[in-house]
Amino acid sequence: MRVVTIIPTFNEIESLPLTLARLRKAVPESDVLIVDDNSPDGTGDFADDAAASDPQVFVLHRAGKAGLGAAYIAGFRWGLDRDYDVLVEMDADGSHRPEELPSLLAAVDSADLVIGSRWVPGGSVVNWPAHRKLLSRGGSTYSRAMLGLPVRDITAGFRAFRRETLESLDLASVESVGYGFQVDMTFRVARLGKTITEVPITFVERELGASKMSGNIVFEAIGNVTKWGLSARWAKLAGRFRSKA
Ligand SMILES: Nc1nc2c(ncn2[C@@H]2O[C@H](COP(=O)(O)OP(=O)(O)OP(=O)(O)O)[C@@H](O)[C@H]2O)c(=O)[nH]1
Ligand SMILES: [Mg+2]
Repeated sequence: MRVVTIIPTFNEIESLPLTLARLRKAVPESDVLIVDDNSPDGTGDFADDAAASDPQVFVLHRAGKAGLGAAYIAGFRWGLDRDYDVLVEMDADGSHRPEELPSLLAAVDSADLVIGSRWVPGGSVVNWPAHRKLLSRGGSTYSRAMLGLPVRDITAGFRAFRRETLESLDLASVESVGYGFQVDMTFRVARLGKTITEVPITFVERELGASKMSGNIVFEAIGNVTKWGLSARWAKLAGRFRSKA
């Protein structure tokens, strides 16, 4: 099984070196692709140095900050072109512990998509204030109800996809960024009738560098979930009318 772990970065010079070292130690068999959006803080240069000294590290430079979703889509294309069997999503900021990646990889043997989940038994969050927990759980509950998905942690960003799962999606049509991207991908995979498995993880709030989350990203996610949920219901209803007529 050939695995590539994709790490999108924007201004992660403080976090990326440690995350990369931990990942290479915890899962040495996984190649790593860093997708950097021309970070002004020199993250891309660090990534180039790492790639020059480690044949399993690769870098994709993009022109400018275009959102996490676009970075992942570019990373998926890169990995699919190079025949990887499993493509992993992981943040640079230390929130996703590389030491837990083996449990995601073990589960991807019998699933099309594995989600490292904070909100299944055994999962947890370290160093989050109550309002962040509420937002994350509330967002997942709303999305689950609206989209009819049996997933507890819909916005989670520590994931392993089998290549066939990504190949069966129309990646070009995925537009959402931020949390909306993760919800969008989950909804698309579920609609294809694929198997989604959640494994518990301990999510650690970033200790270094600045968050890129913004109010816009949250509103985009809520707006999209509402739109997708309503249009799926509408399509179902219209189908019922048609079959009666
Ligand atoms: N290439 C690229 N990476 C990004 C972009 N925005 C965020 N990232 C990366 O995506 C990962 C997650 O971003 P974070 O800022 O940690 O966002 P978050 O995890 O949703 O928010 P926090 O919980 O506050 O950390 C990090 O590795 C970021 O560097 C972007 O526009 N381009
Ligand atoms: Mg983060």
